[in-house]
Amino acid sequence: MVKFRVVVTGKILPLALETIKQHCEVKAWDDPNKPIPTETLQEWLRDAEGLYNSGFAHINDALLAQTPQLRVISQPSAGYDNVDLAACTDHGIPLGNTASALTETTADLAFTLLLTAARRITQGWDMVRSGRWQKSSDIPFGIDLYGKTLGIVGMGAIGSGVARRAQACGMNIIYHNRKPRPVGEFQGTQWVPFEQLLSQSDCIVVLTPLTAETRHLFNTNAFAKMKPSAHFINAARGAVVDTEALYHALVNNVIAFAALDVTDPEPIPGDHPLLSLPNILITPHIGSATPETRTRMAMMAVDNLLAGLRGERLPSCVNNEVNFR
Ligand code: 8YV
Repeated sequence: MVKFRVVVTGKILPLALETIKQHCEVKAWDDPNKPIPTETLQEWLRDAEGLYNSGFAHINDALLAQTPQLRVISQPSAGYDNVDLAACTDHGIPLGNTASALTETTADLAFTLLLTAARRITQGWDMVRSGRWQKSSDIPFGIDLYGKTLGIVGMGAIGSGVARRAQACGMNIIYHNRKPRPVGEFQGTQWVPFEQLLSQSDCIVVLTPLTAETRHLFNTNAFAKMKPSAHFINAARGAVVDTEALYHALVNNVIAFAALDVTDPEPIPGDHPLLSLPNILITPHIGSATPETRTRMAMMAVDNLLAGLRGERLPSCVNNEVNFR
């Protein structure tokens, strides 16, 4: 049986690799400390039919122009800002992602950041661990979520998961998407213009994909419109936020607190000025980081890859309009 030729660009679940190998010849980049060099990727893709992009290599038009055999790109992630989607579509290549595999897990993480920020859990723990907890007047005071307004920027599946969790805590929910969603789609929530969301929200959770329009959506202007008591959570992509503007907003008490699962740059260097601030907490991009979810994502990406190789519709495709090569 002739096997498909597949390139794997980064760390891959052993079961996913074994499954791919049953149907394909695989060239896999397995240096965990270094991304696959562009020249290697170019060379390997020249005769490949499938790309399992677990290393999140940048894919652009120039690269795709040199991959005449490529039939499918599959990525074990919800986001695909590293891939030029229009170029994929132009070249007739379907792009698979795994959004539905991580919805609840990432909503849990985003909501955890909100609660952790609101109740100053990390400051409290630092105080206890360092022996600075001497008397009850020293303890850090946070805010109630009950009765507060949560603004969600990017109301998709994860956003609505966060909204459900916040409703259980008695929060009022407003949200902003570029296009208002049908009335009643997310019960008890209300679409508002972006500026209104900024000025009305006590807490903001960002879940929007990174695109040309959302890059630095949260800049000096946006922070200036927020309440000085605002708590700002980013579980989307680091570059949706202008990091320098966020730093100044936190230093100058333009907003009260930030909790980030994603940063720009990422990983954030240990000597970055943001890390010296008392009113921030940062986790290392762990939105989908549970074994159950990562396994679901890896195997869903295998299903997408194999479907594309066979010329079938991908179970989860972000450019369904593509005409297969
Ligand atoms: C990470 C995510 O990309 O799916 C996404 O878009 O941001 C995360 O799940 C993924 O975890 C990397 O393996």
